[in-house]
Amino acid sequence: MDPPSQQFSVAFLPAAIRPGTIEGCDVVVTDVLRASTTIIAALANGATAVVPTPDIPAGIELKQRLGHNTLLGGERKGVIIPGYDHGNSPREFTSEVVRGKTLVLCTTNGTVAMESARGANRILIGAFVNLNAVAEQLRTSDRATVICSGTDRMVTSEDILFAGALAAALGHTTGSPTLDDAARIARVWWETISTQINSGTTTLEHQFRISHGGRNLVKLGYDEDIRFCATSDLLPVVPRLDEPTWSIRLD
Ligand code: 3SL
Repeated sequence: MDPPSQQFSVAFLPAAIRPGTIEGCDVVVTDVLRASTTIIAALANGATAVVPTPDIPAGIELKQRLGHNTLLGGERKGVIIPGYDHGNSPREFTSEVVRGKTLVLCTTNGTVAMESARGANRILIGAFVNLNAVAEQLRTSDRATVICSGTDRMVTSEDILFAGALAAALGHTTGSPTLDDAARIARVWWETISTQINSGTTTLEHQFRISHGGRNLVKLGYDEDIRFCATSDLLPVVPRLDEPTWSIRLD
């Protein structure tokens, strides 16, 4: 007998998560541009942990409490927060900068989306840079949900593309009854764009540049960050957010 198929759902925004629906679910929080990519990069480069917070003063307090081996990174409107050590660029957190350190990270959307995952069975951090590593982790899940962070409470397409690409990597087809409606939309969107990528008429990077989240980064001149975030499977590690300690680590 075939094993029961996985239920795969997508929340286009954190606000789409209904209370009580996340328990027992493996959740992947994504903010492709750029918070989740930055967290993956920092941990892949040897950070001990990343502590996410959406609150600017809380970030400063956390840094003071955690001690000298702590870095403070974050952004508002994509720009470094005054008084912070670092911004939110995944390229900032090289091994020279983060190895053996804890990164407190305060961002506008991604760290808020993590709050909406409270109560889940596992909370993983995903982006294109670790796409297939995340898919591997989810293979045995009965129920998986992708929470897209969006940008300023609006849907942004790079997160939806990631959700669709993850559904594809897990082998879910668009006609599968185990995808909810949002997951089916994400899957079809990914199929459309990946067909264009394969025929050379677009690139993932271009799709990011024209998205709601990407346009602001283009204006700020973060072209290299967008390129980095669009590099699939560059960093095959899967960060996991531990709810009791509210810290993200590699298992
Ligand atoms: O809001 C966030 O979490 C950030 O990733 C947005 S930005 O890429 O720094 O603009």
